[in-house]
Amino acid sequence: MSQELIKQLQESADYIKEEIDIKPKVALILGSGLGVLAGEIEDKVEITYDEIPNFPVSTVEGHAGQLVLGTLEGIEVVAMQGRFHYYEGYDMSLIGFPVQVMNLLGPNKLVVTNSAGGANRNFNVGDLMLINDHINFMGTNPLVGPNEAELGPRFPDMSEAYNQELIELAEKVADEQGLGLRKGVYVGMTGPTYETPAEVRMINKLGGDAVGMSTVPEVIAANHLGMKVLGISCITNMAAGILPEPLSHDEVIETTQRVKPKFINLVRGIIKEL
Ligand code: R1P
Repeated sequence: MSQELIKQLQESADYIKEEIDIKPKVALILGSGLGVLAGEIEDKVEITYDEIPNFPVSTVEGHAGQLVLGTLEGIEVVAMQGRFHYYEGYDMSLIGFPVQVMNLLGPNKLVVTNSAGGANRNFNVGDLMLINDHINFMGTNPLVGPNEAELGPRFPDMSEAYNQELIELAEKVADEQGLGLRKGVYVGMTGPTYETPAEVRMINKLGGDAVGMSTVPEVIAANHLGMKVLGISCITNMAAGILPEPLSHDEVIETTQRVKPKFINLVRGIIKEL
């Protein structure tokens, strides 16, 4: 079973390698409405997910569904413009699969981004938050199943799931840009329903600052591979019960449009230093 996984990963990576003549140093995952960053990549090759053997396809609005490979600030990168979510119906292990494929292309650093609800009452819509830790509330884990030792250990350490050096680097870049950043804990839920006000109160009590339906499985897969991870959440709305408003994906996408310039500048500034 696990040898089958290695074979599939290799097939996917080999297909991508045939299409490119770069060796990416950094992998990026672009969250809902944040795919615009892929437009900044130069000399790019775009490969739609349905072309890549064994790859899932993304079904969510605001997620284009392609890998974009090229250079950003002179650094060779591979970006997922569109990600996979557990609520789309994929097996959890499949959510980690693209991270494992990207790692085979070369990168040992992953910049993962998402749109998230602010559960911390001090946050404002439009804030950017560096993720310093997460809580896995998805009830499962992408590494459930036989472990493939070629990829990583059976029991991966998660004591620094989000790399401290990368957090400090991001803070330095934000400082230079005069950009105020939040820092906090991302809570991953399965979705697709947004959280209830009672769930948001629980998240608050447990130490969560932002909540969403992605990121956690990708970060687990990346840590298993020994990759260094930087996580950035765009606070696109306040989580349920904090403001007297219903939540909608349209609002999420609208906020990302507004935050786009500072998000792009921050990520470009960070990539330049990697
Ligand atoms: C809900 O509006 C969607 O936005 C977030 C949630 O996880 C959910 O998919 O998207 P990303 O986490 O992919 O940015």
